[in-house]
Amino acid sequence: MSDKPAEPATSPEIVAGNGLLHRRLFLTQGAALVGTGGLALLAARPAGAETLTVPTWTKTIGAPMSGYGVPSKHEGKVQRIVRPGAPGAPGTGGSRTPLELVNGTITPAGLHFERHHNGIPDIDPAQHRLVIHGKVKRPLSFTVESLLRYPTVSRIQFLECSGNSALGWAREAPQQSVGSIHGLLSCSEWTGVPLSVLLDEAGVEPGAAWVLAEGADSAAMSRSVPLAKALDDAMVALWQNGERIRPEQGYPMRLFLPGFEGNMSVKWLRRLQVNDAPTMTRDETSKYSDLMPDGKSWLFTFTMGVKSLITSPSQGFRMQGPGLYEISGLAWSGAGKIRRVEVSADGGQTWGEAALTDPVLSKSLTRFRMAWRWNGGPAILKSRAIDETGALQPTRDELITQRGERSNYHYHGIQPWSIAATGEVTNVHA
Ligand SMILES: Nc1nc2c(c(=O)[nH]1)N[C@H]1C(S)=C(S)[C@@H](COP(=O)(O)O)O[C@H]1N2
Ligand SMILES: [Mo]
Repeated sequence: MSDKPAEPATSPEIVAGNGLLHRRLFLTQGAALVGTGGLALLAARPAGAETLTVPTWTKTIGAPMSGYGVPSKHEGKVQRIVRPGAPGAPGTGGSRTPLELVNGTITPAGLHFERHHNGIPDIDPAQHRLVIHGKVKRPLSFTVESLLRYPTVSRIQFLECSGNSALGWAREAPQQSVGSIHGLLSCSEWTGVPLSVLLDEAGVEPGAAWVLAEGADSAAMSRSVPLAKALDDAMVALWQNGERIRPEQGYPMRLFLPGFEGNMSVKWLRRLQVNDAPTMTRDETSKYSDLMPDGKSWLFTFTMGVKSLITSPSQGFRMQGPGLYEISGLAWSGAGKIRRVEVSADGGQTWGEAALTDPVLSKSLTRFRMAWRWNGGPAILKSRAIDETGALQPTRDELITQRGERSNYHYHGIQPWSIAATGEVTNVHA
């Protein structure tokens, strides 16, 4: 007879180095955790009947209803991370989603990241027009009211600025929160009119291959969109998470191009000009192009690369002693669905497969979860995603070998977090 205590039948097995456990823990809604004594999650303490007293809020009448709800007053620290751009131009710059303070995959509209080139215009929806012109048989002008009568589609999809994670290119790993480094990334349910429906009505002339999209903001931001994308899954979005799109996101309407760099999803959309060729606007030539080591630039790198991040634990967190932890994060790809996410706790020597939380949608954020028994020693956590095309998220070194170090955009390397024996979590290039 062995003198080892019998492992409970539900005990999860180790799948990779330094304490990574089988994803089954999350596939069975955590049921496997119950009754495995030593594995109990961190927080709970044994409860006696005296533990549950009747608090004052149970003994007084609650607050009445309200016309538009807001989060609990106890959650006031959950705010966008605001980064103004140029001095004297407060409308330029951006704000980021605090990715470490949210969960699931849908970003509350009030926390959706913002990137404005010259502030948010104060648009009167009754006066706003969208015009489709150029190489079309019937130039058309739409009011908001008229667009609201068209057939709509709804899709849950991410939006990511191509300047997101640009600090990944920096030689020193920045000691900033995950939202502060990677928070030019959000995900909403977008509802609107398929652009193909509107272009079809206008009647695209033979030979046309591009569409210029222009915004009604004082930056008049404009980008050229391949006609193929415009006819594929592009949408004129009017709604966001069930309500009319917010001013920050393009009220009363924006172009939404699933999986493409955020800059092309032109907000406050006022004009679509069908053309033979790209217009070579400022934002697609001097900006949003990738400078290669040989001094040439890549233009038109539209599709956002396959990417993932561990959001918990992440920089700034402090581990509460050895034991079982949930590692949780986000994965996404501009090319389609996430097929698989792998997590490492030993700096990338060994990898275990994470559980993906349903639904796994195309060009959307996918939440992954992994169980980890931290032994209290130093560890380096990493995640890497593989999308349905088979593309694998590169390491930082692989990305730099491919692209050099002169780029500002399209960083999608693996993000390592270092766990010290003290429990401190920091950012490292590893
Ligand atoms: N008209 C207009 N469209 C715009 C911008 C802008 O400044 N003006 N910013 C672009 C950039 S760079 C990005 S990343 C996304 C940001 O969208 P969001 O602010 O809704 O997150 O909108 C794009 N569309
Ligand atoms: Mo952007």
